[in-house]
Amino acid sequence: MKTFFSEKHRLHFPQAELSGGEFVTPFERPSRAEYILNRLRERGFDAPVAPDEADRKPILELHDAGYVSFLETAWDEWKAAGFAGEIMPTAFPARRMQARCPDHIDGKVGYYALACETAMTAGTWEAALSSCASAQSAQKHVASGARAAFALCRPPGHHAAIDMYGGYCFINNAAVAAQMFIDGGAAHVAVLDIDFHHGNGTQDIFYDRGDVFFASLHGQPEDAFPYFLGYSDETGAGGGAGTTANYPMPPGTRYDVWSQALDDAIARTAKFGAEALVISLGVDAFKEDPISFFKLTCEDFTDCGRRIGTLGLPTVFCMEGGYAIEAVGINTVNVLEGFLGA
Ligand code: SP5
Ligand code: ZN
Repeated sequence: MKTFFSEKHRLHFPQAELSGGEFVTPFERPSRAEYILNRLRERGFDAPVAPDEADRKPILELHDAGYVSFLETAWDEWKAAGFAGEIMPTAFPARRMQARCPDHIDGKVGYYALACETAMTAGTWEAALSSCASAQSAQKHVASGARAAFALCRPPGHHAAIDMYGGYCFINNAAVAAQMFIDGGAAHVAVLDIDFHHGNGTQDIFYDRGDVFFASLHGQPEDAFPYFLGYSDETGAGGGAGTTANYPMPPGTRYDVWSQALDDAIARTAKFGAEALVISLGVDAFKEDPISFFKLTCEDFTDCGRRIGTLGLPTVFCMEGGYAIEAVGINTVNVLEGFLGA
């Protein structure tokens, strides 16, 4: 399986994440990619390939144009406003307030953010675009006949909604890959999100569309970020009624329960008639993840990959979360190896 990866991910490395009222070194940090690359090499995978330049067209098919231009110019506007630090929101269009985008960058940031933990810096936009480029090149590789490809995306993407960033995500890489399959002629595509966190962005993007099935296995919103989406009664709307499936699970969930949800999502993907599959590949369901509460083991990730492989679909894996740094490489590659062994 080929890996697509851009060194430009390094351009996104904020100094600070707001966590528990403190500024900490961000959990989502450049070294995550190093551990994955090292493990791929150790296990005999081909060296990663740099992606082609990002194509903005499918990005703009899914994300709001104002949002994309906000991401692109936010840093310059922030500097021009005289702010010395990294970009962080401080005010939001909360209940019964106006959802109109202000002119001042401080207001714009609150308008387009869904959370405060994710800082932006000078290189964030370029890194986010290069991350999406990896997803795009992986999709093109699979669309031209490869069984599967791995996009080592950093920053991740599944929290990025039509017009919101947060949860370490800016452009929804997995959604863009899915859209490219549709644009290439597929009638039905599935996105299966196994990251510990609900894929609120992907759900938002495809909620009213019947051509993309979205399934997410995640920590229940009562207890886990992003808190405000991901309940089991969110099943799609309009033309997308019935094409969203949420599997929220409680603290302490182990693989026996988690894998039942996975099997159900896999069965529904097959029943949907998906012609291509995009996996939002987060490995933060791992038992030692510092910000999550599921209890998957390293071996469970291999078995998870094996089950995904039984679908026999052309598959693009897009890297999402996973913060138990040393284990991120092992668990990610375990999924890929399990898939290939199936
Ligand atoms: C892509 C992805 O995995 N994004 C996750 C974003 C999570 N951001 C907020 C995390 C808050 C966790 N607080 C719990 C700390 C327990 N020590
Ligand atoms: Zn996550």
